[in-house]
Amino acid sequence: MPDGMNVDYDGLIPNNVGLADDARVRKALETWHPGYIDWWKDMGPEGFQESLVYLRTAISVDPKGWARFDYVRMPEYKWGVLLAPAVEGRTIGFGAHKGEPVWQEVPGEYRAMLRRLLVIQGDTEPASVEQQRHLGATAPSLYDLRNLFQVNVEEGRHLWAMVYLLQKYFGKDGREEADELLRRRSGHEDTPRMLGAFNEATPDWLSFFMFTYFTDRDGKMQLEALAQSGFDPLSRTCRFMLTEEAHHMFVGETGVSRVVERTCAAMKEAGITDPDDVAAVRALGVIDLPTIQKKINLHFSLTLDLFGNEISTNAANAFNSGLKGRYREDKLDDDHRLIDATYPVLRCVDGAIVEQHVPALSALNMRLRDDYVVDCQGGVSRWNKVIEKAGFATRLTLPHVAFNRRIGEFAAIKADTHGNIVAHEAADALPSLDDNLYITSLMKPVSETGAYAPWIAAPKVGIDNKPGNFEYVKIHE
Ligand code: BYC
Repeated sequence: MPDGMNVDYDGLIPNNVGLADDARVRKALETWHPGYIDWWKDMGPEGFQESLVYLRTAISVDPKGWARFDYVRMPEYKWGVLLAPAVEGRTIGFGAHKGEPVWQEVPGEYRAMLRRLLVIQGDTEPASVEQQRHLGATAPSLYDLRNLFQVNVEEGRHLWAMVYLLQKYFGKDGREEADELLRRRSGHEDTPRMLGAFNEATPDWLSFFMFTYFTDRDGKMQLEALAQSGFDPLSRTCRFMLTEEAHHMFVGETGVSRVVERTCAAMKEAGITDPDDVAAVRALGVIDLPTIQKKINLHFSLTLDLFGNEISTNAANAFNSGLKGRYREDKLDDDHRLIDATYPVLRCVDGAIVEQHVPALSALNMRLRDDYVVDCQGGVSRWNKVIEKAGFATRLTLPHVAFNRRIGEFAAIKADTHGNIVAHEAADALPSLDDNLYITSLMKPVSETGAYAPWIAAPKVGIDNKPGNFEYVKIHE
């Protein structure tokens, strides 16, 4: 049995789950591997498969030092199966089984529910790689290009993480689900990915930064909830995935921040005092703040849909059975069973948005979404600091949760960004064709070391503390 800290790096699949001694699962994963590589070559980053990319690879699960940086060709990246170390004596922290020892095998009565959770989680990972596969052609710098590829290979590893659980614990149907994960395609008419936002296009770099800020943050929230799971292998998997996920949100937050910084600097240099003078700002070749706001409106609202229905028996069952907890369940101070508790939920009643107290068990999607909204606000406030420092009065905001929704209470109504119910959605709250064409017109690749496209500021520090002129991607080697 591995001690959970040392990674076996010698075989085809680096792992700390004892694959060397588990012939059945090793064979299943090795059988799946060629299909994965084919998928990566077909649907992964287009045009850069032979380039040398300065990537971090997980080589340990020790929080004090788990990664190594080096030049790697992406198809040769060591996608491994890594679980955070087991916590001795861990017990189930919530639901009907609270206090019982965590499960090392799948409890029969919850098999279907657990499989569904793993498949949904697994499906999002390759979906995001597919959505981002054309972005390399328009990267604003080698630094950004490298960050895109880092995010992509780690989403690939997160797919491996779910496939391992499916193949190890679900036998034949787990292997079939693992194959299906390679068969669905983001945005495909007949075989789309499972959740809405993962079938949307990510056509430009501002969309990419928004996606990694907002949608990867749904990933963080869902992984935090699954990290609480009474099914210990899932908990351990998610705990390690979260260490990688942090960088993805960093890419998003700093990416948007650098766009805002460059726009403000350009407006100042040109003496523009009205950030809403879109034509004047665009004449400078930077992205105006109103368009950035519209992109926020779009990506935030699309991501809210990923939390499912506000009132959900699926969510109640997943909690009751000990499979999926609340955000940081182990830090919450209540009975962790929620039998008699209530929770305030915004609902649509007789054409109005009202708050209702409902049984807390049924409102767990809503609660996770509320935690998500709080988490999102942090970065938006930091973007506003950049605007404030530059001396402009504009502030970026999160739209109301009822705005532009397709799932849940607000799917049936139209609301403006302030949460007022309206007859028609305002045409100017989401990016227009014109806005998108303008952004697309800026997307010209920059591949000289240390250089940045004129619409985005340079980062404050390099990856792995590398200097400003570091060659993060050797494109033609
Ligand atoms: N689109 O009872 P409800 C990430 C379906 S992101 C389409 O509310 P539940 C990442 C739902 O499936 C995190 N369908 O559902 C980020 C259900 O259908 P069935 C991914 C939807 O289960 C960036 C029905 O409607 N992980 O990691 O409470 C890059 C009733 O709904 C949608 C997870 O999501 C939708 N948006 O909540 C890379 C964690 N919403 O089964 C990666 C696992 C709902 O009745 N998933 N439906 O036919 C879950 O915990 C839950 O399934 C959901 C939905 C939160 C997604």
